Order: sequence, then structure tokens, then C-alpha cells
Amino acid sequence: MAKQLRIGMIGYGFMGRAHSNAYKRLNDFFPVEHRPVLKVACARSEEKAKAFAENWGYERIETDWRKVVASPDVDVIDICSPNDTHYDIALTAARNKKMILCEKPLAMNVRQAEEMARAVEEAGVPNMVWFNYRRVPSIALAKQIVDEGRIGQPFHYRATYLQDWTISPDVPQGGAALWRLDVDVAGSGVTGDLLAHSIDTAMWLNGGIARVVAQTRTFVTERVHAVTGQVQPVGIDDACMFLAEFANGSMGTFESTRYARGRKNFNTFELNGADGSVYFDLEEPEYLQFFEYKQLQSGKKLESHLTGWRKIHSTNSEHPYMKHYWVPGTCIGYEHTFLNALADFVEGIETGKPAQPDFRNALETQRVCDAVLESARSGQWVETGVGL
Ligand code: SOE
Repeated sequence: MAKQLRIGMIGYGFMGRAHSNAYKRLNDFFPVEHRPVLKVACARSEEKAKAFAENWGYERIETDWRKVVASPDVDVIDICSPNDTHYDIALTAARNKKMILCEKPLAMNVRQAEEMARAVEEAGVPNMVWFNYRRVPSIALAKQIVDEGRIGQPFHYRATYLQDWTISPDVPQGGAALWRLDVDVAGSGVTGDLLAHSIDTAMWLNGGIARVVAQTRTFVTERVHAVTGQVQPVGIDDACMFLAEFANGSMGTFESTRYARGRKNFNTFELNGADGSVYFDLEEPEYLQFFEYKQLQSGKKLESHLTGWRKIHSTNSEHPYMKHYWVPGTCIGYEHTFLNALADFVEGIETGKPAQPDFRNALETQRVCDAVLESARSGQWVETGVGL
């Protein structure tokens, strides 16, 4: 009989929906022993909690997260609430010996993230942060290609993460829908919200980022606050660019903004090494582009007139995750990245090989984010302390 994995969901927004979908579909696609049970949905507003629970099929609701993390009938706490709540919920959940899945960024700052990593380790509870883009098959394929040694000595890493939804000064800050614009709730702007994804992917593929120098900009400096109704200063970074030095000696550039007109969720990266390069663009997620130089050299005859980038449609059953879905040539979507992440987490519990990124690993991303923000303030290169 399947083992139950009883879920206590805290939050009901975009990520609450993405994760709930993953819980519901896990056993349809992945042959794991555990079966998620949607036990409790928690939101501060009873009305919102009820609507969410009814829609997704949660058995009951709570309006106080403390009751959820104390519930004996809950095994996993899923933290999908705004960033300023992650720390308290995670620490209490760890004390109560719950498994914890936490949305990104892990915390508001390194100090919180360090305590959170320590808390789950001391409690011995399985934990993971939902950096879902690692679970895009094409990105996982890029990781495989790097691990197979096909890129060779890395020279350059280039990442962009562009959106355009905050350009109008009429967009308020704060409240349930727009807490990402309120620095007291979000901790930072694009650095924690978007670049955290780029940094997680970059360090997964190319190793630790040792030092950074950054510039941030806040284009709209005052916005009405949705909760107070007052015009208040904006404390988040609307845009951030930084240069990075990886521990392996390669150079990185990272750019993120919510002011790139026409760009909705433009998440790209390219890694260039001596023997090859990989390029990914989330607007064409089923493709990984790969330029292979090594194979050309090793061939009997170098057919240089036939060289070029290969656009790999990562939908064959031998591509990461794809054997669990449809026939070759058919695609999966954004929602499956969460399903894949959940499957990895559950397999981690079952095999005893914990899925990554766990809190300890996500702490490294937090270190880079904090170093980026510190550098933007000081104008100096900042050592991240990653991997020490
Ligand atoms: C912000 O708009 C956002 O929803 C992020 O919070 C997510 O992490 C990102 O994947 C999509 O954009």
C-alpha cells in the first residue's frame, strides 16, 4: 500500500497552485511509493483559504500557520507564503519534525538562511527549495552535458532574466498580489525574485560564484501601498546587473529587470567552454542548443563546412524526466517542472539520497544574492563566501 505524504500547504497564490497541481499528478506519472494527500490549506483570509481548498481538493483549512505546523496529521509543510514568513514557519516546522518544502528565495537574508539550514539539519528532516527551473528537461540536459565533460574548461557564463510588469508607476506595492514590490515583505526586488533562479542554475551548472560586483536601480521610487493606501518609498531593486567570478576561474554576467518592455519571463543562459557551449531560452523550453567543438576535433576528417549549433528537442525518452511523459516530439510545460521537482524530492526520501537544492545548497544562492546587494550599495567587489 502507498505511504501517505500528508501536505500542509501554507499560501494560496501562484506557487500554491503550481505545487498543488504537482501533488495531485505525482502518482499519475512517477512510480514512487508515497502518495501525496492534500490535508490542509492555510491562508490568513478564511474566504481565500476556503476557495483554494475547494478548488484543489484540500480536506480542511486553517487561517493560522502555527496550527498547520503543529498538526499531527501533516507530514510535509509547503511554504508558499511571502518571503518574510519563510523563516518563522521553517524554524517551527523543523522543531515539529516536519519535512519542509520552501519556495524561493529561501529567506530574507543570509542570517535567516543559515539558521534555517541549521534547523532542518539538527531536526534531521528532509527539505528542499523549489528552484523549479533545474527541472526543465533542457536545463537538466545542459547539466548532463557539462557533467559528461563536453564543455571543457569554462570561460564564460551569461544569464538574463527579464520581465516588464512593473513599468507603470500606477502599479501599487504591497498586499496579497503585489508583495513582491514591498521590500519589507520580499527582502529585495529582482535579485531575490529572479536572479536567485539564475544564480541557482548557474552554480548548479558551473560551480560556485566566488565574488561579484553589482549595480541595481529603482526606476519608480514611490508607489501607493496597497495596504496603507499611502504613497510610500519603494525599497526594492527594479533592475540588477552584476559581474561574477566563478571559483573555476570563468567569468559571468547576470542581468535582470522588470522593465524590459515585451519580455514576460525571459530567462536565458549560455555557458561557453573550450570544447563546447550550451544555450537555453525559457521561451523555447523544449530546446537546448549545443555547440560541440570537441567531437569535430576527434573526427577522422574535420568537416568544418558542416559545423554549427545543434538545436536539441529535449523530448526523447532518454532526455531527463521525459520517459515519464508522452512520446518523443511532444512537449511538457511549466507546471511539469514542479512535478519533476516533487518526484525528485520523494525519490530522495525513498532512496536516502536527498534531492537538491536542499536548504544548505539554497543558502549558497542566498549568499550570492546578499553579496550582490551589498556590492550594489558599496560599489565594490564583494566576496560571497560560497563553498567555504
Ligand atoms: C515573478 O513575476 C515570478 O512569478 C517569480 O516569483 C517566479 O519565481 C518566476 O519563476 C516567475 O516570475
